[in-house]
Amino acid sequence: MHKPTPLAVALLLAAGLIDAQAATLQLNVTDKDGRPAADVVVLVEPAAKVAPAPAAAPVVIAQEGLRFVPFLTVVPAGSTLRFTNKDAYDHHVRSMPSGPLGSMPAAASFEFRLDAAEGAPAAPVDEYQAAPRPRKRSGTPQTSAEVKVDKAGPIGLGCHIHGSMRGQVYVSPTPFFAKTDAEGRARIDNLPDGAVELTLWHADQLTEQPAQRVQLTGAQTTAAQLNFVPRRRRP
Ligand SMILES: [Cu+2]
Repeated sequence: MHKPTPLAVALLLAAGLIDAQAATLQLNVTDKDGRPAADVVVLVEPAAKVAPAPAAAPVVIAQEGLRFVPFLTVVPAGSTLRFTNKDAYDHHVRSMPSGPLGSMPAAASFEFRLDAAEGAPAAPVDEYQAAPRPRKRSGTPQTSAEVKVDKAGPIGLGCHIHGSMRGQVYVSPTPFFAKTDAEGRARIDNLPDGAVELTLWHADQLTEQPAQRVQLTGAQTTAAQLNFVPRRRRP
């Protein structure tokens, strides 16, 4: 048998690498009491770290009904967030520290006022929270603003006008991330086979969640648990 050429070796390696990108991780995340934990950020780092590619298009976070929708947005580092006001009144979006004690500084700093969306339904009076009346402005209303987020980490979201408005962004340092649904489930595809480090993050956490090592081969399901019980969020 003749010795394979360097090109053949390279092709075999490439084929092997393609085969290795086959793992799928299904996660069931619970809180300390064993109940399904929603809105948990799941980050997976392979032994050989990979930088994420930014999202192909701006990731939209709506201001709607005095809420940030969705409450939690996870994006790869380098992505652009687009804040869009869908309410009939102004919002003044700002970045905030995260965590119950505000102990986690925001990975990006921004604030901007967004004009009321024309034609949006008016808010019920009891939800209006003494906000200023919508103002007549000259020119085109500015209902959207974009922010590029390069640094990995959490960014809390708030509104200068409406104190109860809270949202959360997490900028992922890895291309392998997800957030859990209402049943505490998350799924990450196209993972490399082999040892990976799995980390959880939740906006209510007071301390970091210990990283968990997982040996990936093909498709598998893993349980992960927060070391605390998050407070209930208003529905
Ligand atoms: Cu607001």
